[in-house]
Amino acid sequence: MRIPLTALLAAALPLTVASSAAPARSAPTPAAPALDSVIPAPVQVRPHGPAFRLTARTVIEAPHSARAVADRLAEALRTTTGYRLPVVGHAPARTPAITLETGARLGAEAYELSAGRSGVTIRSGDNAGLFNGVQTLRQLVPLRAPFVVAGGEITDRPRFAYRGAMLDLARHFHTPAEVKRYIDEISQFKVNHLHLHLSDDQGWRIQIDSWPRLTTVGGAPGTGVDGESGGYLTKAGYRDLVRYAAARHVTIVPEIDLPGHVNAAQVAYPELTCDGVAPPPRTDTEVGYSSLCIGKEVTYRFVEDVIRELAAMTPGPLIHIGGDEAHATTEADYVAFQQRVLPLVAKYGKKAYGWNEITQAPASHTAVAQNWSDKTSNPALAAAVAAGTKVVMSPSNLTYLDMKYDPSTRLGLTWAGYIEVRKAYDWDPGTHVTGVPESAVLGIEAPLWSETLRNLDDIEFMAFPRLAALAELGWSPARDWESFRARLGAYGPRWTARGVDFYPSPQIDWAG
Ligand code: TNX
Repeated sequence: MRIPLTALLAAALPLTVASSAAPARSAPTPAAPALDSVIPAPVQVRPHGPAFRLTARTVIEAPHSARAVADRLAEALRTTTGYRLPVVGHAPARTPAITLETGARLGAEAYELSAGRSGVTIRSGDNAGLFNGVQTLRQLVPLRAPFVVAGGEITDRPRFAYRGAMLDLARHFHTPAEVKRYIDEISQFKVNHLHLHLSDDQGWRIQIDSWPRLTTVGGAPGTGVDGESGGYLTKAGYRDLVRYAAARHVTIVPEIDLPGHVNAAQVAYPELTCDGVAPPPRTDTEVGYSSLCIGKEVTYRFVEDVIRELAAMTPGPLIHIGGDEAHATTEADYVAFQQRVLPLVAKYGKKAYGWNEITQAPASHTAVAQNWSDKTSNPALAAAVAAGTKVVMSPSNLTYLDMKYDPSTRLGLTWAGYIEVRKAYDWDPGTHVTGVPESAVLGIEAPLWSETLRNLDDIEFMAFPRLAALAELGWSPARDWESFRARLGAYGPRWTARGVDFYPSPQIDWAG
């Protein structure tokens, strides 16, 4: 862990200066961030009254049930301020405190935050709401002393229940440590789902006991794009990730891509092809050439075993079964396959989630479709929605974090176009596709495919700052580019302080 030097100095020196008066010899004291500088923008902000000065004497007060959220806050504040604030059940009288309160009659994930001279209080009806309030507070604490939080109140709640990001572990494996760092970052913008793309033509990245060669062969070294990387999550490693994410109020959504994108599985188990002959392993970036054998019974034993084991290690409600780009499967076979497989997810107590192609099958009417199409008119999707399908919006031309920002971007692809920050921000998930009203939209997800990405720096460079823009579309009721642009510019030093390698978009005036 790195503690900024300024924070260590601030912790060591007693602060007696007034918050507005900067000592003559040092750099000017930065003002407390305004209550309305937060990303994603809160629903309502009322600045008023005196500010709160956070010092080494501040305590964090929380009921036992919110201890984990309080510990996360203490850890975050230790990193920024250098103070080791104690977490207590009850703060002694006249002790400055950050108080977490449960039992408020607010909706899921909602919170209220108030800051004044004697402290900061965050109220919520659930721990997810407290966690969200804590993420807001983190952005209100300056990066440098004095650690003054502006006075006033914030009332906040999410526009959409599903706010997601996706990592592709199949094209290049990303280690659990890297995935955890990504969770740390996305959860600060109140993103509450992380979809993991765990299988594709190149590799298979999740241990399945009943089909062990999926990972001993499909997750072997060299199974990444260009013959690089490789690796897989053991069940213990996956469960550890699920726990880590849950502690940050992020639900893991695992994806096994079917019936296409299965070359790695067929290399490991040749009986999954129609002719029983193993195909060669593939480390190129072609798509759409592999298919499970729709007419063979072993196909369904395989799929059911995988879904059963995946469901058993996944506490979240959704299992993603892929369904995209099945160009090597006939349309009739595709529908026949989905009619058998979609109900298998429900058999193991989960809700089926798939790329929007699944809407070709009537059984998708109880499922969630992830709309990656760049079209604003999609009659098949609209018809499915009319029959009950819920939608997560991931239009490739607006939300794909693997698209280059502009022609000079070193990483990424271009097939869905360039996506600069403003383009990622300037659209409305609730009205984007004709016939998909806001009531049918569960939320929004930003996928990041890894054909060109190797390490965490690559992930960060493509994800940030666009993920912040997409998080705001998922959370905030209104959209205002000029406001977002200013808040994003002010946020830059926070990424820098954490060593996050974000893209310094020329559309933004970056602070410091
Ligand atoms: C399309 S989008 C894919 C992926 C690729 C991605 C690259 C989708 C559902 N499938 O297989 O990785 O393009 O941008």
